[in-house]
Amino acid sequence: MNAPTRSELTLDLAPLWKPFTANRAFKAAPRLLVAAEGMYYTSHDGRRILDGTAGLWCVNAGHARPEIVAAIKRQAETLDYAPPFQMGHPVEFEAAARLVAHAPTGFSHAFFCNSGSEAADSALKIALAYHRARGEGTRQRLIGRERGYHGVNFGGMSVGGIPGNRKAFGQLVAGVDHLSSTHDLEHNAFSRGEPQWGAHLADELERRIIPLHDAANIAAVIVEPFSGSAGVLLPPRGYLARLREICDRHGILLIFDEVISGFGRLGHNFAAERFGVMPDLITCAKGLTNGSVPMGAVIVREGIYETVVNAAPAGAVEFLHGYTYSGHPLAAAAAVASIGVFESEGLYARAQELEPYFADAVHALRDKPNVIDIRNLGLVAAVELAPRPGAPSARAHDAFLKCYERNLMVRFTGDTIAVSPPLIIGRSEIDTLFGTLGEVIADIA
Ligand code: PXG
Repeated sequence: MNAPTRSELTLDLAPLWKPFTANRAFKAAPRLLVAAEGMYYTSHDGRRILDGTAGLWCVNAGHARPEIVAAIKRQAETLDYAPPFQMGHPVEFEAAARLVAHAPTGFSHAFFCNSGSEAADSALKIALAYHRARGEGTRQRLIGRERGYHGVNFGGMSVGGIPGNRKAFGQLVAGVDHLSSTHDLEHNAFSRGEPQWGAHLADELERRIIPLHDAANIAAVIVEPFSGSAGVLLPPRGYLARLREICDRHGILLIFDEVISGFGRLGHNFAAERFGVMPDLITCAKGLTNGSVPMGAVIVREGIYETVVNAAPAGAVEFLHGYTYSGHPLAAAAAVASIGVFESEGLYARAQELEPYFADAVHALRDKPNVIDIRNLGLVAAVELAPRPGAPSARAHDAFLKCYERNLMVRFTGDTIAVSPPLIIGRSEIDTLFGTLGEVIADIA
C-alpha cells in the first residue's frame, strides 16, 4: 500500500464543506484515510488504524472485500447506468429479490433509494400513500421519538429527535409528535444487553399521543430498534412489542429504521428478528452494500405494495416518488454481492458467537474513571462518560482524538463513545480495541 505521509499531503482542503464536521478544527488538523482492507484503515500519515466503527456503521464484512469489488467493477464495465423510471435493468430486480429473501418472513417488496435519509423519507411517503389508497387519507400524522435519528432530509429530520439536528432548520414537516426517549441511567446503567426497565414508556403512544390527535389521524410510528447516532440507546425489554401491539390496535403502521441495526449488527439479518417484533416497513442502507456504494431501501410487508399499486388506474404511475439513482446498477451489484458475502460466510452467526466475549470486554471498562454507563448488544457497545463541568461532549471528543492517535477509530456523540466494528473482528482485535479505549479513558481523566 502506498499511503502518503503527512509531509506528502499537498491537498487543498479549503474548497470542501465537510458534513457533520467541525470544518475549521478539522482543516487545522486533518485526519484522512487513504486505504482500507479487512479490519484496518491506513491513515494519510501511514499508520494502520483499527476500524472500531465499521466505517460509519456500514462496512459489516470488513473493507475491500474482493467479491464486492469484483461485482462493482464487472457492473461498471457492463452497464454503468440505466434510467429507473419506465425502464429497468436486471440487477435492480436481482437486488430486490435478494434483499426481500434476506428480510424477515412476510416482507415482500423493496423500494430503492441512495441513503438512509432517503429511505426514511421514502418510508414516510409510502405510509401516507398506503393509508390514502385504503381510503384513510386522514391518517397523516407521523410519530417519532426523542433522540431518534432518521437522517437529515426534512421528513426524517422532523420525526427525528436530536435537538441540534433540527433547531436551525425552521418549521420542519407539520403534524409530527415524539415519544419519550427510553434512555434512563437511573434505572438501567450498566445493563448487559437489553435493559430491564422502561417497557411502559411505549404506553405513551396510547396514553398521551393518540388522545391528542385521534388514531384515525395517525399514519405511522417510526423508531430505530436501537438508537445508534444518539449513543447506542437500547430498547427496554418488551418495549418494541408493546409499541407493536398499540399500533395494531389503532391501525397505525410501525416503521423500523434499521439503517444501523440491519445486516448483522445484532447477530441477525435485521433487529426485528433479534427482538421478535415485526414492523410493517423496514428502512435500511449502510450495510446493504457493505458501505461500498451508496444505497438505501424500504422493505415492506405483504399487502402494502399491492394496496398502493392496485388503487391506481391501470397504466398509471401508482407512486409518484423515486430517485435518478434508485436501484443504480453499481449499487445493486454491490448489494447482491454483499448479501452474498454475509450469507455465505455466516457472518451474523459469527457476531452472535462473539457477543459474550465482546460484552465482557466492554464491561471490563466499568471501573475506569468517569465511566457512568456501559451498554452493549450484538456487536455494538457504548461507554458513556460523565461530562466535564461546563464542557459537554469535550471528554468524549478527547477520547476520540486520543484513540485515533493510538491507531483506533471509535465514534463519539455527546459524551458517549460508540463502538461497532466490522463483524469479521477477531478476539485479539477486540482485546486491542477495548484495551486502547480503556487506556485512553484513564489518560484523559
Ligand atoms: N437512519 C438511521 C438509523 C441512521 O443511523 C440514517 C438514517 C441516515 O442515513 P444516511 O445514509 O442518509 O446518512 C442513519 C445514519 C453517527 C452517525 O454519528 C450515524 C449516522 C449518520 C451520521 C452519523 O453515529 N447514521
